[in-house]
Amino acid sequence: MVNTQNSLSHYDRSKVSDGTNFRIALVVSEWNEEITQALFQGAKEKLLDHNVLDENIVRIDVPGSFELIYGASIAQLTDFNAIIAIGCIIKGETRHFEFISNAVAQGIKDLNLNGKAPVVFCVLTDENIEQSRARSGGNKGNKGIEAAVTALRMINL
Ligand code: DLZ
Repeated sequence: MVNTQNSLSHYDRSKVSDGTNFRIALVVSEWNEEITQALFQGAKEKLLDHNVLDENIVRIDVPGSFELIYGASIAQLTDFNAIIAIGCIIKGETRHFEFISNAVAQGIKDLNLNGKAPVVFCVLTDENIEQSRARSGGNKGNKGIEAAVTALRMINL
């Protein structure tokens, strides 16, 4: 069941900064590309909607979700105001899912503790592709949109 109270899909626009002067990196994993592309589109459209300039939205592609940590760490070294890490990890037959999901969550947490720009966690960790589709533009919204709102809110903390 969706908890609409915790969903950022319905948010208070007045709490979100104007993005005119912001530069934001979107680090995008190529694994499960159908999903990560939809998350990227959702995030980018929401950033544009809050006046972030197209040229200030920079996409950095990485091979898989595990590489989001390094990609985001490189982005933190430059002049980005926020970074959004976009990935989709789907459970398979082995324990790969747990190792990658935990590593990515821990790695991004560490970047938030040590780096100069916030890194937003936009990584789906799903049982199957249907769950991922539902959360990347389907009946459970688009987590890319929510990540964009989170990034804009974190910049001015
Ligand atoms: C290897 C792997 C597997 C099995 N599954 C996924 C996945 O569901 N989602 C994802 O983003 N990446 C997956 N990967 C790739 C790893 O994230 C990583 O790219 C490789 O282990 C190389 O470091």
